[in-house]
Amino acid sequence: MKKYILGLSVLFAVVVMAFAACSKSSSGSNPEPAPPATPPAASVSVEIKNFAFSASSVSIKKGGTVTWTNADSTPHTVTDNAGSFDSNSMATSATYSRKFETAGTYTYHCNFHSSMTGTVVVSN
Ligand SMILES: [Cu+2]
Repeated sequence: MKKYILGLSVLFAVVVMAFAACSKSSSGSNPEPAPPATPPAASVSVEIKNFAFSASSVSIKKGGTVTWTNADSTPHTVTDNAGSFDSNSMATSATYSRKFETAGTYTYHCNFHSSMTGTVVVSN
């Protein structure tokens, strides 16, 4: 009788282990798909309006282009704080485009109005 109970518990243990191994391997062969990350846009437009860059911070993929449009009645500039790009004076309705080939965070400002600042985040 004792031998029978021992055999039954061993059988039970084997079944539990087999079940655990089975469920483990099935989850291993079907990994949860990673949630798709929102890819940064290839190109972005920034409006210059009411003495501000809108949006003041934009994100693009490496190789992407940002186009600024002056919607104000006064001239503005898009000038990189680090000096790598400069639109020079932009009249009303003028546009300036810049292609970003290197990943990084670029901060810029308007040469005429020090309160006007913006950021372009370029990702790989
Ligand atoms: Cu300005």
